[in-house]
Amino acid sequence: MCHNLLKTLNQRVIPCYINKVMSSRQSSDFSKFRVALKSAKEIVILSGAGISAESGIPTFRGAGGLWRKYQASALATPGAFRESPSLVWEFYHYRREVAAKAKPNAGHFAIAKFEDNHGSQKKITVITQNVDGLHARAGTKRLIELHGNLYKTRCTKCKEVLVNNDSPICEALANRGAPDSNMVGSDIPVKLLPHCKKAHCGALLRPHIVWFGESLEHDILEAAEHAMSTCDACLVVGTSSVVYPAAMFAPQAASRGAIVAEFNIEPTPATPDFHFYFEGPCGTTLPQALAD
Ligand code: BJW
Ligand code: ZN
Repeated sequence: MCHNLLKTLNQRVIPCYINKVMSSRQSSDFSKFRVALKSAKEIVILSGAGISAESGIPTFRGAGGLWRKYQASALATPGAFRESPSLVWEFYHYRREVAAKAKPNAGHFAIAKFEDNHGSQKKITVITQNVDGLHARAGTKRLIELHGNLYKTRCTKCKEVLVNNDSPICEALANRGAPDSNMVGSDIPVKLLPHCKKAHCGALLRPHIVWFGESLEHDILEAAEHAMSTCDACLVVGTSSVVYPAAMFAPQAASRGAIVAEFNIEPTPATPDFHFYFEGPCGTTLPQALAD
């Protein structure tokens, strides 16, 4: 067989064959999953925007991912903030207000209850890509917020990180941020946006959020990688599994032998890597999967 053909087979056919083998063994049997979960000592729940969809918070990819004419992913960048801090602050002000009014749903509560009931015998860690704070509000305690939090600010100069629940975060943002406005750009003078209150600093604040192209905080990433590398079961909930580094966590855990179950309304590129796949809104599937 010629070398190129072998190479193609290795790159395309063999992984595809492996995926098919895994898919053919893939289960969506809740009772089998609950048995597997009982014997697990360390469990990670990795969540994404889909878990908050049933609380009314739009996901990133798909219909809800637009704010005005902008893709959310285009505003979540350091370049967008440099170009127009006013526009990016309007976007985050809007999201802070939406998330503050939202309530945790049955999916968030099922996870918190599972930790309450089993957290003394098992190490249960929630790693979330979400910045909305809903896991904590549902009562989850061992929580790693991988991409930051809407209610934290960071000074662009002295780097101080502070919790900030003010609504609005500053007077100039009151009644701003409407998603359906036809406004192009944003015109709030920078000096009226949130600023550091530390004496001798006073610089512009930004949301304490990991934007595209930025590195995740070292200690947070290390804690997440440690939890992922020692868990024997992992639940991947409501994430499209396309944003790195989170996208590789669960496939890596599966490839070293951890039991991985995915909860989503539709398959993702990572679905064939996993042992269990539970299709449907996770506000319905999680309570079934995590029931005693
Ligand atoms: C339901 C449901 C229901 C709906 N029930 N399910 C390697 C290869 C290629 C690129 C890279 C790479 N490594 C790094 C990069 C660059 C980049 C990246 O990954 N790009 C990809 C898009 C290709 N990564 C980064 O820049 C990261 N930094 C980094 O790695 O630094 C080092 C480095 C930099 C550059 C190059 C190489 C190395 C930082 C990523 C930070 C992500 N930040 C964001 C925005 C900030 C937060 C905010 O403003 O809110 O975080 S992006 C956005 O995506 C947000 C999310 O946390 C994240 C993940 O999205 P998620 O949660 O999966 O949401 P969706 O909408 O995608 O999916 C929702 C899912 O729910 C869907 O599947 C639905 O079906 C499902 N669903 N309803 C169950 N009811
Ligand atoms: Zn400062």
